[in-house]
Amino acid sequence: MQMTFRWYGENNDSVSLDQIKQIPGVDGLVWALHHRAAGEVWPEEEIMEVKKQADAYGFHLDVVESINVHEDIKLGKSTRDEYIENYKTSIRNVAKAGAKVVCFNFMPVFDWTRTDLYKELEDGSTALFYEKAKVDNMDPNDLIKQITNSGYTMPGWEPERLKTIKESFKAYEEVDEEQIWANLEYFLREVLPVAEEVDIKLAIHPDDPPWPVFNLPRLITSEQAIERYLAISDSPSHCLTLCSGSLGANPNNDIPAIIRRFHDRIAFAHIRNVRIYENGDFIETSHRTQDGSVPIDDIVKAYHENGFEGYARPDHGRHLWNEECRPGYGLYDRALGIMHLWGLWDAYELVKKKEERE
Ligand SMILES: [Mn+2]
Repeated sequence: MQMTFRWYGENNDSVSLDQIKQIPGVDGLVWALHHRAAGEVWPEEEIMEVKKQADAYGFHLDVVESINVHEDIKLGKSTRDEYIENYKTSIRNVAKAGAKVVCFNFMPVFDWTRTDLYKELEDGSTALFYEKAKVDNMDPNDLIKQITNSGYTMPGWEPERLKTIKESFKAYEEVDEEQIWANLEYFLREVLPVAEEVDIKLAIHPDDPPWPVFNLPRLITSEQAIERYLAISDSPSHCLTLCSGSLGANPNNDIPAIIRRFHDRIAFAHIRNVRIYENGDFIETSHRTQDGSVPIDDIVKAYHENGFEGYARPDHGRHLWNEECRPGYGLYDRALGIMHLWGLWDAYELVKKKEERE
């Protein structure tokens, strides 16, 4: 397991590279050109600028999250080919900076969805929260207002994407789930050969939450969906970002079982916990198994017993000790999360070594 930390870039993150450097066992930054809109080419010189900053601290840039997919590709519009060509160019360009994994998602219109970015937990910390009844009865525009008022440009909620929200919703009225699957396949048939050529793994992130939101279909929501996804191609570049928190919001998803089944296709592990309530609400908690509904201990065990050599990140964290930070992306709880994940990993490693000696 190679531990990474998501960093939003200079002047775009409350966490500095100095601080990340002091978290034990972190070798690389999960990065992106966040100012580049979906569909745009990522210019080489801007990528090399990030590389220079990372190099100064000895961090690798193996993992890109995300190169976003333009809505026209998801919708299968006639304009998609131009955006797909741009995507290929961006893949080639990030490879030049040493990238090995490109994370992406194929969620219609919205990226991740939450109703409250600062919901208080019983210990006084705050975390991202999803209230099911609220989303079921909410005007998407109200949600947009709430999320964009956080003071940061949230990935997946970029202003340029949200400007066209009404048209996007309208466009999806004519596209059903099967068509989106077909559009996803079309995209993959185009980009996978390029990814293979430059030795990059394209790792899809599951939908968050893993069910339809505002009547928009969601594809990557379960073990069966992952099975279907992986069957599209046997290219070594056809991989997964396995997000335990996203899939784990549905209690029917057995994450350790999914890891044990598909571990050789997991390029990037997002490891975090959520606590699920009986009414379908969920909140992001500490990484410790006992604090939520997702068995983080068994998840790390599943990776460890399969000799997982891919990348991992603690994904999100709570907001602790009055930290001012991007929602879900503070320093403290993600650092605690990393230490918990390493703690589990090292303990499993110790047991394994002892067993081998006996
Ligand atoms: Mn994730």
